Amino acid sequence: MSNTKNITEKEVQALIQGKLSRYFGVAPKEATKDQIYKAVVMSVRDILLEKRQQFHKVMRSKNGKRVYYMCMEFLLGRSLKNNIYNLGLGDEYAKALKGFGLTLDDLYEQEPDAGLGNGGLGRLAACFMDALATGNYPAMGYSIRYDYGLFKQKIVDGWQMELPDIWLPGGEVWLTQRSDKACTVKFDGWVREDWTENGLKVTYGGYKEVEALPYDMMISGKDSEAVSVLRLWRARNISHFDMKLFSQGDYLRCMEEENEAEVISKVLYPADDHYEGKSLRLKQQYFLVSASLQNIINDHKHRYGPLNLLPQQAAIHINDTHPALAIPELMRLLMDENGFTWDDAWAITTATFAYTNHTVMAEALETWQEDLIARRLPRIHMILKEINRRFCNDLWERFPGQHQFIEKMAVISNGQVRMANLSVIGSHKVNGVSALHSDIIKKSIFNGFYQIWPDKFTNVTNGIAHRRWLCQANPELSGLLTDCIGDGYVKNAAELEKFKKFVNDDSVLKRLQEIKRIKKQQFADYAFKKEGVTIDPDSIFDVQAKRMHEYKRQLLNAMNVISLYAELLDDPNKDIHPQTFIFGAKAASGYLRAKQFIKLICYLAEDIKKHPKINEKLNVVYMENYNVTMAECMIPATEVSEQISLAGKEASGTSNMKFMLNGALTIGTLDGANVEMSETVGDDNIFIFGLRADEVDEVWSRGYNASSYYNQNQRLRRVVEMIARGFNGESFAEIANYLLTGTPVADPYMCMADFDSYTATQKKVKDLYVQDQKKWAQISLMNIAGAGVFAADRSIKEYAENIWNLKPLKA
Ligand code: 26W
Repeated sequence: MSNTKNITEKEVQALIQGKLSRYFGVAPKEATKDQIYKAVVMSVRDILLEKRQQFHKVMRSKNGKRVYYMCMEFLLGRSLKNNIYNLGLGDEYAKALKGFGLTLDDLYEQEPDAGLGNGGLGRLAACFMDALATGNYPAMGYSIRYDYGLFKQKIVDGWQMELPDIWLPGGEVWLTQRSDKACTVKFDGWVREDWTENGLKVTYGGYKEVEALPYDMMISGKDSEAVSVLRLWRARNISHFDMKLFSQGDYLRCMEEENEAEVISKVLYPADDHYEGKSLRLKQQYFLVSASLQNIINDHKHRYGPLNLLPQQAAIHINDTHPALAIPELMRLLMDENGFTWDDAWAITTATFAYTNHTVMAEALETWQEDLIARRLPRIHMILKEINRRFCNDLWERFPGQHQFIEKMAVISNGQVRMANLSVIGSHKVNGVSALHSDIIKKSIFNGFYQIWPDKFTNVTNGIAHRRWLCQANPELSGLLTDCIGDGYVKNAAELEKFKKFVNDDSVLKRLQEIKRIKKQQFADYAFKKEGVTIDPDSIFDVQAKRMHEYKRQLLNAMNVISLYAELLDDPNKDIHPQTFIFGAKAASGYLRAKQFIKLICYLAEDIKKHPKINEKLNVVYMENYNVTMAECMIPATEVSEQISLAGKEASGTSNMKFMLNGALTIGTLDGANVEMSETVGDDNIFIFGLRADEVDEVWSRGYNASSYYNQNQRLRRVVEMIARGFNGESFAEIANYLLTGTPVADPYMCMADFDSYTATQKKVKDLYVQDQKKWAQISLMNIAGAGVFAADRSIKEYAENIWNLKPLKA
């Protein structure tokens, strides 16, 4: 079975039948759809396992280096379609299923989304697993097997409610429990240091132990030999009860302790770009890194022996600061459990780790209270203090007397442990996720470090799994591309460039338009089926889909809609092309301002509905529970992509790339990867507006005065007043005040400053749509053709070459 290409329809059928009979005791005829779905997944798992074993053999024979990607989030979405597609077994499975009276699409619908992530960071990690396997890189991802992923969003009367996301019943079939790799993680207790003739001896006692039980999920690459493994840790109570409590008859307390351990992997924290110093979150982080590092070290010893070779054999990636405790944890394992000296352990540690920063938002930078770490992780606390002491000592020598400079770079200060500083100090490479963002971190938050270690800093612009977001989500467009340029782009996205040649080919442009219309209809059907909303497929689909956040400025989008609404209220007969503004976004559960924005948009939508004539031209749709699967339907249907964050705030953005790849035209600020998108396609093919990042800084340093825009701009005044008066019988004066008089500053994300240029650009884009469909299609084509550099395959190659020093492995 090593060459999956050779698997026949009959073999597939036999595999599925075998699973049905073995695990469910049913014949295909009696099986439910759910049973068939599970049997199909199990059959795919078998194929992947076999492939993985073959790849393992190659890895062992070549003694290759591996990358370990640690991340608190993997926003996988569904897996069945991706794996069948990547294995090239679509036809075989489709035919085999026909025998059971089912289509592949029927089964895909059975799979729940694995929503083990909040947004961009988690989805990036998932796209990277795919690209690693496709590039034949030996890779393992590490995360937590949350019982509940990101909450399910319900919107009740405009207000977001969170419901538990129960994904395991249908998702667990992908996971293989690996009891053979279980280990334990220790919390609390005390540490004693004794000087012995062999030096300092550290004893750790009185701790509580939690069992870490791994579950593996395999992710296939496209036409490659490698299979990536995602290892997800589940927390379990150590099976030995506290017999003392038990025999004292305190049975219930025994059970309580069991629960205490298991809550660690219960639920994904739903905060995105906002950090909360909760003890449980700290435990999750340490649980992830301790279990993963024990696993890496055991494997290394088993395969290669001496741990001083670790940096040659293992690259460990810290995705944002969430897994940064891996740095002191590796120090602990090397020193306390493997007898290394501090200096040797530090050399190994820093040569092994690399770190990616994903945000410069101050409120997202993690700092833990030192006393919390001291209590929960006493040995880690000691090591952190020592890392800090040595680092500050070095700085004192290099920069005598520069107290402020040094204080800013310390790991521990004022009783707070700064995870970003720890990550920079403990890694040999640090990267940002777009050219602009990498530049900003060197100039701002990491400037001191950049002065000391200029070569440590680098950029790797994010990328997306183009096979998922184009080939699988938009087979119609993918088919057109294959007709025009062949299918080389599937493996090598740079070949999309060849599509440029067709920019004056009317028949291709026409097909492009037809395909967009098909995707719009499909999305309209989906929206109707899911939420009962009616969308006119001939209206312009203008979409903003991403986490709800002030800096992403869904509010600015709403302000433009309100401005159009005002125009139509004044003149309901005004001749404008029908537009549908579609939103998809979850707000962090405690983020009231973001929830208020959701309510504003929902109430605005309702208000407009009260004027059927206006509603024909202006429709607002808030899609509930935006997730990966919804994105796969929504993005191909989009004509206008909203990438309108305040410049300097969005580290990269990745939905911008997905929309572009599917032929949407972008309205955006020069922020994150939008900058590189505009350089790639040229000014004529993207619609840039608003202040640039340096201008934003300048305005702030001069003093930003939101109300001056209000006073000078009548249209804007009208919009803010309409917000204050409210929609659908509800006032949103709080939001109007936020824009005008908010404290500590009014309009902190400068919606007022960018309003004019945003609405003007909106108008320009919509006019183009009406006036020149051909030009529109040409721009769309140029975006598709330019999207190749934003493939995750390219990002991963750069990580491998510039950061991990990792080579692809082939038999
Ligand atoms: C501690 C709470 C918390 C949780 C998650 C803070 C910050 C995060 C993430 C860093 C948020 C995130 O997803 N950031 C996004 O990462 C993407 C991938 O690099 C970028 O494209 C987005 O611009 C960035 O917002």
